[in-house]
Amino acid sequence: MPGSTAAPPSPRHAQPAAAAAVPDGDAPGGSAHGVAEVVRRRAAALVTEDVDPGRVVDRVRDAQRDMARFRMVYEFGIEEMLTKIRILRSEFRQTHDHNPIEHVTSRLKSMDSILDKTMRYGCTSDLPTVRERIRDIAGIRITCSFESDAYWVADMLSRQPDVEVVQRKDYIAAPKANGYRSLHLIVRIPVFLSDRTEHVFVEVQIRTIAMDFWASVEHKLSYKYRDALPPHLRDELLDAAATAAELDARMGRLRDEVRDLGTEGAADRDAPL
Ligand code: 0O2
Repeated sequence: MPGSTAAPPSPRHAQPAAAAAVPDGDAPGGSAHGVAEVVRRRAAALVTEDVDPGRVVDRVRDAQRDMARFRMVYEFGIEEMLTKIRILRSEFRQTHDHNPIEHVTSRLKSMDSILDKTMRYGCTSDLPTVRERIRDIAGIRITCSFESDAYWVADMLSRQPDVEVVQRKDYIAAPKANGYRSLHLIVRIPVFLSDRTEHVFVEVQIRTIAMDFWASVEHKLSYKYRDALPPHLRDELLDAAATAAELDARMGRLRDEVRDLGTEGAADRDAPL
């Protein structure tokens, strides 16, 4: 994460990048397993296939190298999107009297999460399939002060000629049943390598501070209770989501008031709002 735009990552965006191989060609099914386990199973399969033991190590190394390359392209995709966001932020800071972006975090999805998702989608975990089907391997989260800023940031990013928006989910206009609100974009951007151009999907989640706070608490509770969130907590979360939405609406109205004062010349132009 770049210096000034970085903030302490929230739990969902703080997963460490896994460092080893996706089992290219492994069939889906079974329970979630760690990278070490995948590599171990792969190596064991190679041995029982009567492969020259001297070549097993080479083949595991090859798989690890392929995986490192696979992840590298997503890292570059994240870097490119972060640069775009940084430029928007700096430009806005210099030309306007408030900053629409509070903070930005990013993460590469862990191997376990990728494999979980391939199982959920019922697809194989070979690299081309994973590349096409799992579109949130690279993730960026942008936190804004106001709802209108979230839409503004989404529009600014979507308008860039090398950013192709392949999916937009507006959970602000239409919150999820549990109260979750956020604006999600899946974008496809080119990554220019020395010998080729690759296109990668990046998931961009844009939300307000209130939405982020709620999502972080909800995530911790869901993690703790898995799928069995007690009804009183589910109701409490729904109520808190309504309170967060009301807070966003009120803050938006206050911001409009301050803006109106500004246009009448009564506000300090250097004020943060
Ligand atoms: P992580 O750890 O952030 O990667 P789909 O397959 O498209 O139907 P998917 O992929 O879940 O469903 O897409 P969606 O609904 O756009 O959600 C993508 C991400 O949004 C999730 O990623 C979460 O980060 C966040 N999110 C969605 N719903 C909720 C929610 O109810 N609560 C919270 N706290 N976050 C949510 P991952 O892969 O689940 O996790």
